[in-house]
Amino acid sequence: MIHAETKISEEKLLEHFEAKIEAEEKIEPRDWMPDAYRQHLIRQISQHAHSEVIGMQPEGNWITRSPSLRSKKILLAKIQDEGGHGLYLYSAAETLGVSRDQYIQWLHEGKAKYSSVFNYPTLNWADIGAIGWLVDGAAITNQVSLQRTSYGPYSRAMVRICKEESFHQRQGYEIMWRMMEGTKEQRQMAQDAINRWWWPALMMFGPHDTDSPRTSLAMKWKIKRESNDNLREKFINKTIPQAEHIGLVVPDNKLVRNEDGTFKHGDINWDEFWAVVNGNGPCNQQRLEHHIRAHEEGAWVRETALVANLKHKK
Ligand code: FAQ
Repeated sequence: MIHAETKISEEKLLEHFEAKIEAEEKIEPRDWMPDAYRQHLIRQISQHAHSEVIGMQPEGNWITRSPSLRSKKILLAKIQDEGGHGLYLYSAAETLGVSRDQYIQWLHEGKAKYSSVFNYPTLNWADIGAIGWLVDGAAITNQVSLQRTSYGPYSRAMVRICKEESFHQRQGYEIMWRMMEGTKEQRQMAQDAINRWWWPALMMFGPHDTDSPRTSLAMKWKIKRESNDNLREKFINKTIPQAEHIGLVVPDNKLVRNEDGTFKHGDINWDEFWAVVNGNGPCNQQRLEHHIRAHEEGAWVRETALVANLKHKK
């Protein structure tokens, strides 16, 4: 009898939850939510946070070698922003009942993912342009849609993050067009960077919709507002004209130009994608080891801050 009553009340809760989603109202931390909704968010938001933080490493590689004081200042500010995005997102993820320490432990144990794109090396200065233009460009395409995600804290974090990401995209594009106006060697460096970053940027959107196990429930509950393929299409349609405008060639010999001005990309190398996602990309080991080392070396800072905070409260 009690069991039957509990079941009915769960059904009612689910009905109420789905009605809120249907009405475009946000779900807040203290609201009832189905466990699958909570678990999807725990996974997606923490992976998103880890991506922001691990994403600081490829760019950090170039701070000391920036070609001018201006470019160094911009790069420093940009990387600092990414760290801040990680913090907003860890805070949003903590509202789901899991601590930041736990999220970081899952990352260090290899149980949590971060975006595949950050497992590629930054070999020349143009790579910094390519990251801002293509990687931030892809990230923002997704994040603009996530501003409308149904979970309140995630949605609000996205609004703040998007404001900063659009600046990042422009600073990356500025590096590329300046290099394209430079010497023959600089133009070659820019083309080499797009050759290496184009496909990893397309892979950021995840597998095709037909091979994406998480999409259907996430779309039903409006966690994701657009599918992986739709977002990827939006990205190529806005980015290819930008490449052509400064004389860069997209490294896709099967690219189709549709009559309406949109594009259809060629085949993505999914074997490469899954190899990188599963830990076997060019820099996976280096990225994780660096994060673990920095976390261990920074333990005293966290402990000191905690003690200072406790003293302040007394
Ligand atoms: N890399 O069924 P789906 C940035 C995994 S922020 C690694 O399609 P879902 C800022 C996926 O987790 C960039 N793994 O999954 C910046 C799942 O595995 P699981 C990060 C990937 O969640 C710029 C499995 O494949 N942005 O760049 C990837 O519905 C410059 C099946 O996939 C976000 O995280 C991948 N690319 O869709 C910072 C946005 N793709 O967990 C510094 C939020 C898929 O079941 C410098 N996240 N997988 O074991 C999302 O929108 C979604 O989670 C997707 C994946 C679209 C990434």
